[in-house]
Amino acid sequence: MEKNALRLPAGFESYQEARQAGFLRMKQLKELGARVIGLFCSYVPIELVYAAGAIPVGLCASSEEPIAAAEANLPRNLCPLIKASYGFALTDTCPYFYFSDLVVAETTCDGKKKMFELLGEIKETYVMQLPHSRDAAALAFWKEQIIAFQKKLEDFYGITITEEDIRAAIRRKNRERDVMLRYLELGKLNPAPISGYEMGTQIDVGSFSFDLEERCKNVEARTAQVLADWEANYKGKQSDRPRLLLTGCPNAGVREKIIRTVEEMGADVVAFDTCSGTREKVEKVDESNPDVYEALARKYLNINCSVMSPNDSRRGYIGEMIDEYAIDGVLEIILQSCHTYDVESYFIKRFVTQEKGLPYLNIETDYSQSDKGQINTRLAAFLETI
Ligand code: BJ8
Repeated sequence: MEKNALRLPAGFESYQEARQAGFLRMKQLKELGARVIGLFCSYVPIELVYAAGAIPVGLCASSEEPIAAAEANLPRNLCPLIKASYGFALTDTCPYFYFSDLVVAETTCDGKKKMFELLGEIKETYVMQLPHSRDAAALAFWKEQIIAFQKKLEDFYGITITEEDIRAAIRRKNRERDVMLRYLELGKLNPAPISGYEMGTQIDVGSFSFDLEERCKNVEARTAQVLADWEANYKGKQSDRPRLLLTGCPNAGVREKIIRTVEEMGADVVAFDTCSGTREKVEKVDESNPDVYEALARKYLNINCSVMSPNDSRRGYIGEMIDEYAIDGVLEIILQSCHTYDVESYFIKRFVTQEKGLPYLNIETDYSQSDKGQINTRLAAFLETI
């Protein structure tokens, strides 16, 4: 079926333009005295950053550009996301890193946590010690880490963060999770009302707006627009395009090479079990928990990243998504040298093929274009099996 073309918020003609506008906006905000915290990655309880009156900016990088420079200090055989993130800092070419007052990170995978030691020589980097299991001891430990992070923010900025500040931030962030989920769940519709390529790009563009409420309103408007278009033009016309679920590592750096390509070949990427997809948004912080730190600790410890061991809940979640989005095949992206996702893919493949009876393809790649031809061949062969 005919698909919607890539549409960006009014005033932006391209992703690059939106990115540039984000840099300028950040510069203006800094000139007005804004507090800015750079983050690696989904486990940092972002509510505390908002409660400190600061703007959070994600620093996980998706460009090949600074990787050569990073390889002067890091091994070549390392995840491209880690090399790119460090490379931007080393070459001072990421405005978000430049404008960050402090970098906050957590011990997720080995490559990232060791890279943070090098990063700390460029800018102050506060590392939260993330436990890699979800038992009672891990929960208690993570709760202490969250309390220590609050103390760090208070000391760093010379402020006091009250419980009411945190509860207000939890409500705002939960609302954003709801808004983003409603947008991502458009993928449940058949025919798919929007390309997966656009869906992912739109979420990235949204992150260039630093006003949480403004971001929510933009996404709500886009959701309503897509839904109205679907109701008017597509409802009732079932599509025979294969519906894919995308899982694995962050995909912003390979979106063109994989998502756009597979959609141009005739499939629809309708579901995202990824960090910028639904993974972090399905579970909200429990606003009714009288212990605000425990509520934060529980929510964040349940994120289904492969750094958790065991991580059985990821399979359960993928299974639910397969049913709810009426998935025909699963595509897993492994960034080169990402051992945790790579090893865990054994269980994902077995679950998808044996328990759900669906085709599964695993693509290991980096941010370069050198494997584009080979990926095209594998994607085409994969679609033949559906
Ligand atoms: S919460 S998925 S954003 S760690 S791909 S750097 S795991 S070697 S990016 Fe990730 Fe946070 Fe998990 Fe999400 Fe390491 Fe793997 Fe690279 Fe990764």
